[in-house]
Amino acid sequence: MKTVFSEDHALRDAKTELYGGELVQPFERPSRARYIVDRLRTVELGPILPPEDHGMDPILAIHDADFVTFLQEAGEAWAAEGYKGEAIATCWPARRMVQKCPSHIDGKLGYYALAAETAITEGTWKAAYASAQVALTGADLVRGGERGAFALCRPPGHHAAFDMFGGYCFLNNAAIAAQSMLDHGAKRIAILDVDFHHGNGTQDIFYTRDDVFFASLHGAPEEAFPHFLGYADETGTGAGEGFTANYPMPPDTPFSEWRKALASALDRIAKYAPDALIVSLGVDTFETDPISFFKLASPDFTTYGGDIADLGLPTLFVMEGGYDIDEIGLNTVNVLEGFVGAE
Ligand code: SP5
Ligand code: ZN
Repeated sequence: MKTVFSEDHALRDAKTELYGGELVQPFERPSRARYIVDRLRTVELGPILPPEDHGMDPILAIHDADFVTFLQEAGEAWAAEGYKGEAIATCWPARRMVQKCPSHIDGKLGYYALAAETAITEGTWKAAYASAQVALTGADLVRGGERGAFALCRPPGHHAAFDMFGGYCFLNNAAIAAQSMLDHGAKRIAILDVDFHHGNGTQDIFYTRDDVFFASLHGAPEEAFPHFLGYADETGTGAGEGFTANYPMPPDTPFSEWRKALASALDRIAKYAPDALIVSLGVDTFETDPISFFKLASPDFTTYGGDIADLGLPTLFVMEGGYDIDEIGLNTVNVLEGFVGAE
């Protein structure tokens, strides 16, 4: 299987994340991608290719133009304000307040942020742009006839909505890849989100549409980030009614239970009969992930990679989360090897 990867990911190297009331080193850090690359090389999964530049159009096909401009300019505006730390949101247009974008950087950050843990830094835009290009190049490979491809995206994307960043995400790489496939002739695309966290951004982007089916397996919103989306009764609206499927699960969910939810999601996807499948691949479902609460063991990742392969669809894996960094290479590449081995 071919991997697409950009060294520009390393430009996303925030020093701080707001966690437990402290500013800590971010869980989402450059070494994550390095460990995955190391493992890809160790098992010789296949060539690792740089992305091709698809420009801004496919990004603007998914995201609000003013939001994208904000991402490009926020680091600079923050520095110009004279602040010493990294740019984090501290106030929001909460219930019964005006949903209008302010001009001051403090107001803009709150307007476009869905969470405060994610700081915007100087290199963030370039890394997010490169990450989207990695996903687009992966989409090209699958369109070109590859049975499977791996877009090693960093920063991740599934929390990023039409006009919101947060949860370590800035641009929704999986959504951008899906739209690119549709714009090149696909009629229907399915997105399967197996990251521990609900893919709120992806759901939001496609919630009213019937040309993208979205299924997410995740920690129940009562207990897990992003807390305000991902309930089982969210199934789509308007033309999109019935094209979103959510599988929230409680703390300590073992692989046996998780795999039943996966089987249900895969069954729904098979019935939808998409032209291709995009997997939002987060391995924060791992039993020792530091911020998550499912109980998958390393061999389980291989097993479910095989389950996904059994669908028989052209499949693009897009990297999302996973924070047990010592094991991130093993767990991620296990999914890909399970997929390849089941063919
Ligand atoms: C892409 C991705 O996986 N993003 C995850 C963002 C999670 N950010 C908020 C984390 C809050 C964690 N609270 C954990 C409680 C553990 N005791
Ligand atoms: Zn996650």
